[in-house]
Amino acid sequence: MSRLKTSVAAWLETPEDKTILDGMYPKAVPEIFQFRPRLVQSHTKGKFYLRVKMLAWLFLFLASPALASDNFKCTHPPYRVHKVSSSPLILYLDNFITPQERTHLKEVSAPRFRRSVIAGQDGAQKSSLRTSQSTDIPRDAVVQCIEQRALDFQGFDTRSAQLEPLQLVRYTAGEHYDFHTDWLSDPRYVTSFNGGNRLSSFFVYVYVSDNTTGGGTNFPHVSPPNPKSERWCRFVDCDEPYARGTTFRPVEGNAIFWENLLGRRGEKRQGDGRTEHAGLPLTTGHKIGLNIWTRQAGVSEAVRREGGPLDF
Ligand SMILES: O=C(O)CCC(=O)C(=O)O
Repeated sequence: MSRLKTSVAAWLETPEDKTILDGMYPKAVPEIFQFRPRLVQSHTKGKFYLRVKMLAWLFLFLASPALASDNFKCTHPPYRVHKVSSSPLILYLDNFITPQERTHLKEVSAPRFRRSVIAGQDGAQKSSLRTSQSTDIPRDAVVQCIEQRALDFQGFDTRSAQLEPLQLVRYTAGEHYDFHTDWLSDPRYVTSFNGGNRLSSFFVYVYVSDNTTGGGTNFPHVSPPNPKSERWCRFVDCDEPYARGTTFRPVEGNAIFWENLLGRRGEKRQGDGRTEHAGLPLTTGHKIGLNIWTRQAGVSEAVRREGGPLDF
């Protein structure tokens, strides 16, 4: 987008406009003047061209996701909550993020994805257990709106500092994330610098292409809603054998929320093994999910800024 802006600016900008544009556009603009073609220079005084320029700037403003997010008004959708399990607590959130938020997340993340990693012996490492791509995302107005929704959902005493940088994860056919828990068993990752362990998880389905098959999220230790009713079958895979636990279908805009730790606040808390889950392999199509992880305590500013140590 910024390359497009640069080249369009080269065509449109004239010395007369410089005064106006100086207030609207970053420093790179003056250098571009030197490359403006003669053909355009000879028409610079015409009102017609001025109008074309104004329209083009308007177009660029509306088309840029980053700028659009400056104009974004945070409104929370009327999502519905369905209980899947009380112990461990697992809730299904229907319509948790809006189409506008989904489009924005998809656009801003597109150039940023890199191979996903897991928490290994020597820090974050690539693994055949997790073959997707992941990225963090800038905390713009849209992201802060989703963060606020996730915090409000968890009550009024969860602080924004407890959130890890949000993580998007993208799968194409054949990719998966093998069985794992989101809480961390290695004490090296459960430091006060990192805000302790992961208290809760949201996995939000941001994008699911029409031709997607497979790619559900399976919790092998969680009994499927019983009896499986038509209404549940929209969200869980009712063809899955009972013994395989519960598999959520990837449905755009919807989310799964669960608590990761046993025990109560203030107690020494252990990870709950029943929250083990997997991102099943996609057979066809594309899926993008969003991880929202809340830690037991505030995550250090350095981690929140750079994401790095927590990108698994
Ligand atoms: O892809 C999924 O369905 C689950 C992903 C997941 O468990 C994770 O990213 O931690």
